[in-house]
Amino acid sequence: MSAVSTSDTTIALEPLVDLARTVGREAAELVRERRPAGRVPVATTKSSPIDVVTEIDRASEALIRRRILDARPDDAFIGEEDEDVAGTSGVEWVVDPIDGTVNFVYGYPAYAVSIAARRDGEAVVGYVVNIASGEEWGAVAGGGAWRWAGEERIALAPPLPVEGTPVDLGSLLVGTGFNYSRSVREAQARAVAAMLPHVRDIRRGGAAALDLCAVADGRLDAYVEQGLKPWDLAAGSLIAAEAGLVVSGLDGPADERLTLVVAASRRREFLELVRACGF
Ligand code: LIP
Repeated sequence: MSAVSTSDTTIALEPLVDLARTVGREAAELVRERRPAGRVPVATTKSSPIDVVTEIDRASEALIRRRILDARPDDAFIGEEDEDVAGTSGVEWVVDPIDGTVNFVYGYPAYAVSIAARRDGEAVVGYVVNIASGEEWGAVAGGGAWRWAGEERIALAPPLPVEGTPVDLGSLLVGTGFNYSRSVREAQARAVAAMLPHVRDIRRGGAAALDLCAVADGRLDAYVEQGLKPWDLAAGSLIAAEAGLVVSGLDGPADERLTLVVAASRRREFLELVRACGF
């Protein structure tokens, strides 16, 4: 039984995994049931005219918030769409009720519920479900990462080159994404254009949580994005790390400035390329 021990308590992690999955599946089902045919109406925008929110984003977060805090009333809760809730238990839930909201609005089948539990600021449980496909991924700190096949957990085993293998950046399929701010997007476009000739190809899926699970599942070789929020990042970065990838920022932990995910044996060269391209 995986657990985390800190200064005061030991917390069993499996019950947190079970709660995250149960509630995440419920939220995904709510989103599927409520999604109308065609485009989803936008309720409002946030940081820019293309940073959209729907009533279904809000309903998904309300369900997740209610179900988790009913089960664990002393926990803290941070969600993308509503106010933070302080807690006393030391466990903090970080939730994106629909990651890939623009994809959701358009019906592009790459949007996810992302639920993480953090302890002392570090993710200890992560759960991501692709709402459109039903694919699910999970991870426990120190306990590995997996995809679910029904009730079975299939350990994630991305093809990680052994240390010392010559690094060929031209073989890398790299995921990335773009910010909602025009000025940031202009800089990101220049950086991606500079990177493209040096790698196999670029993929822009539109949902960070699914991009992080894609690297963990071997569907991408690396991922780099600027501007991710904690709820975009928390669950998927634990899944990627527990699958054996290195998750970092430019000069420290992954953060809003930059998230970079790659195999350890490629990190030095890939980081050099990221810097040279101006990410
Ligand atoms: C999205 C991220 C994606 C990023 C988008 C957006 P949202 O989150 O998951 O990686 O490129 O610009 O930030 O807004 O759909 O929850």
